[in-house]
Amino acid sequence: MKQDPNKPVDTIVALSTPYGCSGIGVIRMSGPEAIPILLKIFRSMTETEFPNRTAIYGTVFNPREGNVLDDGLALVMRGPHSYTGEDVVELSLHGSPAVLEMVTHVIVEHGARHAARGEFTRRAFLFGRMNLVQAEAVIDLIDAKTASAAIEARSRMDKRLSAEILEISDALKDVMAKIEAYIDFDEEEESSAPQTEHTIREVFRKIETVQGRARAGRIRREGIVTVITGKPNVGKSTLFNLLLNKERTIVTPYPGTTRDPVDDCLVLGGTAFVLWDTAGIRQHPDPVEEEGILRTKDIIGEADLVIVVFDGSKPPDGDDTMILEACKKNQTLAVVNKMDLVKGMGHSFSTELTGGPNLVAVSAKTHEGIEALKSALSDFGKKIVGQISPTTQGAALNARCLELMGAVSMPIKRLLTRFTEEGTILPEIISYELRTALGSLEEITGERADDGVLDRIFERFCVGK
Ligand SMILES: Nc1nc2c(ncn2[C@@H]2O[C@H](COP(=O)(O)OP(=O)(O)OP(=O)(O)O)[C@@H](O)[C@H]2O)c(=O)[nH]1
Ligand SMILES: [Mg+2]
Repeated sequence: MKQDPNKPVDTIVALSTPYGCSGIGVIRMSGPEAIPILLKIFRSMTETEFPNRTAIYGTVFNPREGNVLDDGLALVMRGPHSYTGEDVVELSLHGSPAVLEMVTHVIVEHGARHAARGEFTRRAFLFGRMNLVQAEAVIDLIDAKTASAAIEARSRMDKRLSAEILEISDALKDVMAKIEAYIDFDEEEESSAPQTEHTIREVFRKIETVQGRARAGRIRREGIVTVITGKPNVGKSTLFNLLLNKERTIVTPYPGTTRDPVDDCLVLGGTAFVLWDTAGIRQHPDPVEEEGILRTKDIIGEADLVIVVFDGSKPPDGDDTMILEACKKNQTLAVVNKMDLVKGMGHSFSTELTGGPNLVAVSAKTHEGIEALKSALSDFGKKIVGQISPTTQGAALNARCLELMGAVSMPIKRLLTRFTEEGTILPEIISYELRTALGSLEEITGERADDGVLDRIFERFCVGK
């Protein structure tokens, strides 16, 4: 775990609850001066000292002027067994922005400084209280918009995922130590190279297991990626706005209105969807449209579900067939729109054309069929979440870690291919590839992460966490 030689030595303070009027507001301090400052500004009628992890009632006052600022509870958590690993003090006071500002000001006057975003958690990381996987889980938990996202983030804060990564790292280090010892001493002793293939294959299997849980984790964390596609002008943006119940994207009578893909969060029947409105796809686009179509196809490639929209007032054509072909690897839901313009089912939008029974007829103009569409979407959502098997229920890597895990697996995969094709590999090559893999693994946990990476991660936090 990362132990920064330049560990912070100053004391930080921040309001840990949202700014605004509330029942209670919590001010948090961390650092060597946290307890000395508390002793100067807080007085209890009953206690003369602060037992560890025990809430003490008392008054906060301004020592310079002697006036009482508020009364409330003080909680002392001495390091190293605290959130940050340093001495931490929390003051629970009345949630008045004026009071909390005055008390914070007095604390700063006595030697603390205002904390930056995520600085408490950054300290927890620097003092080895958590690794980077856990620190990122903290911010994801705070940001979670749905219960499943919160549960998923919370599971990453537990040690299990980190333990799995540690297991992979230990196994790699073990093989590397053997190989490097052999390289170093081989000149003196005539021994055969250590057998490493079996362990490397085992490590690769573990990496695949962790990677395999990523899609399930992303769905729980962010929602089901659902892309609305179809020809230009079929009413994709109108449906998108209708489902979201807001005017999120531009609708005009002119084909080719939507160019860049736009996304928003939709919750239906307790399931979260990341809903995308995209540029219409057609066979002979102009150059600007072409760029939008490429982006649409990229998103379709990543989608968990695709809603293919047809214009029910016109007969299906080659563009419709081409779009269905582009989505044939995806789970799809067909929506025949503009039903207000036709009588009956309109043209031949049969299940044969749409390749399955998932077909809903709607009018985005009159809202006819929209409830049926929502209910079909909600059913799809439940089905997709239900497909997340119990083996993929464990904590999953987030996007940053998943990308790095790809970089861990690549050199290992190269080694396995060579083992299969060549039988034996030079120990120097094994050592080089394993070192490369280990480097990426250490970036996941933060053992090897530069300040730029840390800044980017902790900037996502709020002040006070
Ligand atoms: N009559 C009728 N018109 C509709 C319906 N849905 C959308 N429209 C109209 O169709 C036109 C195109 O709608 P959009 O939602 O912009 O279509 P789009 O598929 O997003 O189009 P592009 O972004 O150009 O690909 C607009 O004039 C809408 O008002 C519908 O159910 N019935
Ligand atoms: Mg549009």
